[in-house]
Amino acid sequence: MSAKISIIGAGMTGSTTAHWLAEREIADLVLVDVIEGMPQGKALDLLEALPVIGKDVAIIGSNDYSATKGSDIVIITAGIPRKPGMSREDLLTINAKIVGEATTNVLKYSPDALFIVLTNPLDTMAYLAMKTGKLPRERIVGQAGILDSARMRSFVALETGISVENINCYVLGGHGDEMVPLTNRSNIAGIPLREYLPADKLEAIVNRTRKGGGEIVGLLKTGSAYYAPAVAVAQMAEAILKDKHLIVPASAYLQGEYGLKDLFFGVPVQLGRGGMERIVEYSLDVDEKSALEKSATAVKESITVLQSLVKI
Ligand code: TXD
Repeated sequence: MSAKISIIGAGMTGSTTAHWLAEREIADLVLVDVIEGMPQGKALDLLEALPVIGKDVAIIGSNDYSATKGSDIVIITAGIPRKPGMSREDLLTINAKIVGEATTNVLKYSPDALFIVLTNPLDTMAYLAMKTGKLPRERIVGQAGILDSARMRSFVALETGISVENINCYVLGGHGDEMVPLTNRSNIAGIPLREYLPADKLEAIVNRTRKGGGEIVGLLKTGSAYYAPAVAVAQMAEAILKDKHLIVPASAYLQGEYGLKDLFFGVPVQLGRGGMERIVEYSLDVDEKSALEKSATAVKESITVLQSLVKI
């Protein structure tokens, strides 16, 4: 296969991303982790599944970044996940060191790779990777919006009994409890959600969406979500490799869009072979604007904490 994707961190999200990607048969895959034998074992297990589904993909695991040489896309999931009671910001100190090192190591072997960051706190880790790697903003995005929007879509489907395929939801803002589900742009087969659902039901869906990550953490107790985050990043990687010009919500570096600058923030972005090709700007009402500002304040605070820890 001509394309190559490396996944840094072969834990739950990283290995599940490899699974979804292998099924799509769009690139050879490399899993990298610090735990000896673990990425090799998971890669071999996944490779041995491929004859059954008839997919030809090379998959290797390694503890050494040299295996990632010449990657088109690098997906960063290395770090620790949230434990119950832990906020995404609690993760910052530990994960900043891991993501910073991973970025530097990746660039030694793949100086032109596009980056998709997943490690939390997501928007701050994407910021760190961009600054550490001195990357132009086109080359780096964070995954959060597809996941948060998919959660909202699932909850609307559960409430209405209508196919998820008919349900379009858009969640913007930072990947935290202040994220902004856009209820007046979300719709069911073109019918605005606000018209379809009574206000109390819609509010319950918005609240559940905002706390969607925490709900899973509370149930799993030993880690955070991975099936849905992983398929979301697989969709982003596919859009890039196939040059689809697909517009999805994702975390991108803003330079004045939505009145914000110098932060990563969830906005609609267009993905293609050039990476983050375009940021789409919605016209927002007063409530949406103030909700986004609140969310941006939370992300900026996290970046300030980062800047006090790391020189970037
Ligand atoms: O939507 C999103 N953005 C997210 C983000 C959805 C799900 C998970 N999200 C975050 O991704 C989560 O909060 C964590 O910060 C990361 C990874 O979550 P995951 O659930 O995959 O955690 P695991 O299973 O613990 O896997 C992390 C792996 C583990 O195997 C470690 O050994 C490895 O990361 N790790 C490293 N790999 C390479 N290099 C270094 N330095 C390293 N340190 C740890």
